[in-house]
Amino acid sequence: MVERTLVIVKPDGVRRGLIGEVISRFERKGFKIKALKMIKLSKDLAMKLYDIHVGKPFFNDLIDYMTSSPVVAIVLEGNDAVNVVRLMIGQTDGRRAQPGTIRGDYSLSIGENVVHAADSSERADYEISVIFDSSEIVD
Ligand code: IDP
Ligand code: MG
Repeated sequence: MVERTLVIVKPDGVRRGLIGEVISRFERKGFKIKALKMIKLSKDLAMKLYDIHVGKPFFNDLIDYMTSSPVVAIVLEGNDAVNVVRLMIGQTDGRRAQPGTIRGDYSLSIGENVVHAADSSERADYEISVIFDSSEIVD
C-alpha cells in the first residue's frame, strides 16, 4: 500500500555532512520526496514530535540534542513506506544496528543516531502534521 512517512536527518547527521547520503539512499530505493526542508526545531516542536517519550530518562537530553542545531525533515512516499524506511534506518542503537542500514553504517550511539523515522502510519501522519503545513507537501 502506498503510504507516507516522516524522516528527519538529525543534528548530528547534518553536522557530519550526511544529508545527501541519507536522501540518496531513499531516492535510490524508489521513494518519492513529497516535502523537504531544513529547520531548527523549537523546543515546542521537538516535544510535540517526541510526545510519546515524555517522562523517560533520556527525554530532556533528546530534546536538547534535537534542538541543538538544524535538522532536515523529509516526507517520503512509496509502498509500505513506514516499514521499509524503518528497515533502512536500522535499530535505535547504532552499535546494534545492522551494517547496511543508515544507523548501522554511520552511528555508534543510541542517542546520536543520524536519523529519525516514524514507526507507524498513524505516527507518520501525526509527525508530518507537526513539522509541515499541508501547503508545503506536493501532490
Ligand atoms: P527510534 O528513533 O529508533 O524510533 P525511540 O525509542 O523512539 O527510537 O527513541 C527516540 C530517540 O530517543 C532515539 O532515536 C534516540 O535519539 C533517543 N533515545 C532512545 N533511547 C535512548 C536511550 O536509552 N538513551 C539515550 N537516547 C535514547
Ligand atoms: Mg521512535
